[in-house]
Amino acid sequence: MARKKISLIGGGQIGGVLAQLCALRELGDVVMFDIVEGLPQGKMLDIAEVGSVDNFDANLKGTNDYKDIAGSDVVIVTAGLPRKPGMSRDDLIEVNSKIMTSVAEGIKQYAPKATVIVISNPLDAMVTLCQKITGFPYNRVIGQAGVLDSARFITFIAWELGVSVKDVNAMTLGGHGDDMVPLVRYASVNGIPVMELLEQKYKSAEKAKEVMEAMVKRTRGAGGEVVALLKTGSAFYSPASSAIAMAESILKDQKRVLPTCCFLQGEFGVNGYYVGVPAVLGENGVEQILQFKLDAEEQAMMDKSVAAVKSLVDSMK
Ligand code: TXD
Repeated sequence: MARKKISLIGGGQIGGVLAQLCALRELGDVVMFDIVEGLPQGKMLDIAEVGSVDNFDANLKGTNDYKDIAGSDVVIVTAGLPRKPGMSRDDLIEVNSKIMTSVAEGIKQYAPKATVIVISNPLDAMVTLCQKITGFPYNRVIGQAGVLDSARFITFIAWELGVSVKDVNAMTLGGHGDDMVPLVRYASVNGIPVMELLEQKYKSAEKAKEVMEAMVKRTRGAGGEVVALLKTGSAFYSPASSAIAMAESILKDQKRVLPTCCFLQGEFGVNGYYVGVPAVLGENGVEQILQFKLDAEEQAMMDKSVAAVKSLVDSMK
C-alpha cells in the first residue's frame, strides 16, 4: 500500500508540532509549505534526522513551492497570524483573509483531491473562505476547533472530579469564539452525568451548578488563558493534536465522531454557514453530521454562537 501524503501549509508553531505528530504516528509522508525561506526545510530536516531514534518511516520535505503538495490526501492549514494578548480571534480577519486567499489558490491548483482541515483563525470565517476559493465540495473542507474546545472542557471536568481524562466524555458545539456551546447535559463520566457527580460531591445542586458554570466559562476563555500566559503567540500543542485526530480519522477511514466545523444545510436549524457540530470523519471527509435535539437553553446558546459566526462571515462579503 502506498503511503498517504499529508501537506501542512504554514510551518510555524502549530505546523511544527503537526509535522512531528504525523511522523511519530506514521500517518504518511509529510510536506511542509511556508513562505519563509529555510523555515520549513529546517524544521523538516530536524524532525527527519531523528527517525531512527523515534522509530518512524516517513519522507519529510520542507518547501516554498506549492508544486510539492501535489497528490496530497490531506492538507492542514495553519498559515496566518496568531493573536497577541488582548486580541480577539476576530481581530485577525483582515490579515488572515489575505493569507488564506493565496493558500486556498495554491491548494486548488496543486492538490485538488485533498481533504482540507483549516486551523487558522478566525476559524469559522477562514474555513468559509477556503471552501469558496478552492470550490471543493463542502465535505472536503472542514475546520478544527471543536476537538480542542471539547478536550479543554473534558480536562477541566476530569481535574474537578479527580478522574482520568480518558473516562470523561463531553462536547462543545457552535463557533470557535467566546460564545461556543459546551454541552453540559451530555457531559459524562463513562455515561454517568457529570452534573449528578458534582451534586454528590458538593451535596448541593446549587453549588454543583456554580462549579459547572465556572468550568464552562473557563472552556470558553481557554484559548485566551494560554495567550495571556505565552504573551508571544497562542496555543500550539493542543490545536495540533486535535487536528491530527481529525486527519487520522480521514486517512485511516476510522469514522470517528468528532466535533468538526462543517458546512450546515439545515442541520441544527442553520443554513449556509460553517459551524461546529458532531461529524463522522472518514475517507470522504465529512460522511455524516449527527443531529440531535437541543433543549431550549442549548438552542438559545447555539443561536447566539451562530449569530456571531454569521456577522463575522458576512463582514467578509
Ligand atoms: O484551534 C484552533 N483552530 C486554533 C487556531 C488554536 C490556536 C491558534 N489557532 C490559529 O492558528 C492562530 O490564531 C493562527 O491563525 C494559526 C497559526 O498559529 P501558529 O501558532 O502556528 O502561528 P505561527 O507560529 O505564527 O505560524 C504561522 C505560519 C508562519 O510560519 C508564517 O510564515 C506562515 O504561517 N505564513 C504563511 N504560510 C503560507 N502562506 C502564507 N501566505 C503565509 N503567511 C504566513
